[in-house]
Amino acid sequence: GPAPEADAEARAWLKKHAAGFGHFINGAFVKSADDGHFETMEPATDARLARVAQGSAADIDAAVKAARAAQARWARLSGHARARHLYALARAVQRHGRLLAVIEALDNGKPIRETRDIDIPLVARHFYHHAGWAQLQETEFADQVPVGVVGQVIPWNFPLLMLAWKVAPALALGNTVVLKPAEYTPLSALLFAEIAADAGLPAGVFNVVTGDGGTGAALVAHPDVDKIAFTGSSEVGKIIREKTAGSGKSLTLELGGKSPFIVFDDADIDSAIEGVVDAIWFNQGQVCCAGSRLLLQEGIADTFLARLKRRMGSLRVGQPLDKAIDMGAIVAPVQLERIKSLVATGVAEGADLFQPKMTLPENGCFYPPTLLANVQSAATVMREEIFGPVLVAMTFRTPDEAVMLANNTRYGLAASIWSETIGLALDIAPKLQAGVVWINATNLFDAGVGFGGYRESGYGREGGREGAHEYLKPAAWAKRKPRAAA
Ligand code: TXE
Repeated sequence: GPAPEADAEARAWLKKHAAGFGHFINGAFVKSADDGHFETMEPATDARLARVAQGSAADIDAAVKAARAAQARWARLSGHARARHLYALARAVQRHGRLLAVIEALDNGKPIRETRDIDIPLVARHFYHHAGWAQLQETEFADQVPVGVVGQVIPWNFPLLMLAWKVAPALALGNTVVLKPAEYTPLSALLFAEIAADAGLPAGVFNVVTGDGGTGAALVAHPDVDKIAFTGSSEVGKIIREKTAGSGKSLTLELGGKSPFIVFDDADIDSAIEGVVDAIWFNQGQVCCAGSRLLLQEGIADTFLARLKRRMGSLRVGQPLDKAIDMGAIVAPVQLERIKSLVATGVAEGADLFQPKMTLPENGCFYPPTLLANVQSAATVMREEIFGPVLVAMTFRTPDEAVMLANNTRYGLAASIWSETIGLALDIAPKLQAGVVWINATNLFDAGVGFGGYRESGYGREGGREGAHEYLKPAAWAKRKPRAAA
């Protein structure tokens, strides 16, 4: 059917900014220095959604100056005073939850059921959680000081949630921020900036400069930024690592994944099938820790795949604002083309393709839930992150073989084990090289637990004590005078 009309509130907010969004610098929206702009689109309809400022090096410089000017004062606030600001942000996110959920669904294409029930509540949870670290800073991290001005570059798959993962700990521990959201999904960060200013966050503490990869590169290159925190592709992660090497900037990287989802013969099949649905079709598979490699023990492989195919046929793909859908749109045409081309490669390399019969919306970037079975471990689709609703499957015989296959990847972000023999699962878990291992579960996140990867999945942790620590440096560094050469 036709796309349901977006909420009046969301349309009114977009209309208020119909002339175009500026960057959010020093507490106000400002035009790009060179008046550059771009359009952000609604991937579910191909319609234009808003005009947004394209940031140049001059805009980055203005934002870094504002963040620098605000930092000392922000850091001097007591932990309690900073915590009060974080509580206020959390409550403001909850109060404007509906508007944020609709804007996020329109700009990204993801189902409103997910933005409403998952993204936005987790965003609030991150600010509540990190308010606690602000209060504990003086006792728990007595010999540490804030890093200073932090540049944060985030992706489009969870635009507001990735903002929260980065902004909440940075602010809690006395840093100020220049954030560069992804070019496909700049709107929720701009709305958040507006909401944060209304909630009393001091000017300059949180700044947003919108734009493409060039804008991100200008932020990474800026000499007065003390730390870069990046989530995105491994390719760009490598570039940022090279650019910051020797610059004195600290760096945390959260990159790609090709996470295994291991099902043993004795697993509860019904739960494991629902686990797969969540692991690879949540957010259209555009999840860094998606369980994208299904490893099935031989004894149940045929039954499992037959039942999985039936379940795939009942998934509904459609308009993000329709509450009855399970999957929305892929974020942008280039991502859709990338998915199609990787699936074609998989088929060319011998995989069995299954896609349930379904009618996709005529316009927009839609792709059906997809299974590639009998995939060889050396196949491209077994190695490359597809970042779409595409599951690749293969079989194993023994637990040792499962461990070997699971670890046979250049990534190491997450892993999921399914078995009714808890001793087996607990034996396997520590052998998996992954930042998080779930047992009979998948995609569980908590603001209190550090999240991050091994190998090419990046380094540094986000969330909890470890994540808080990434936004501090030893007080001695701040005091130490440069030493004369010996
Ligand atoms: O990512 P980019 P893209 C993977 C996924 C996806 C692929 C391409 O496989 O298919 O990457 O997505 C900014 N200096 N992931 O091209 O380019 C960019 O503007 C500084 C997995 O969208 O890495 C955006 O804000 N910044 C991932 C952010 O980097 C630069 C999530 C991420 O975009 C820059 C996203 C540069 N030189 C993609 N170039 C995950 N694991 O969560 C780009 N950017």
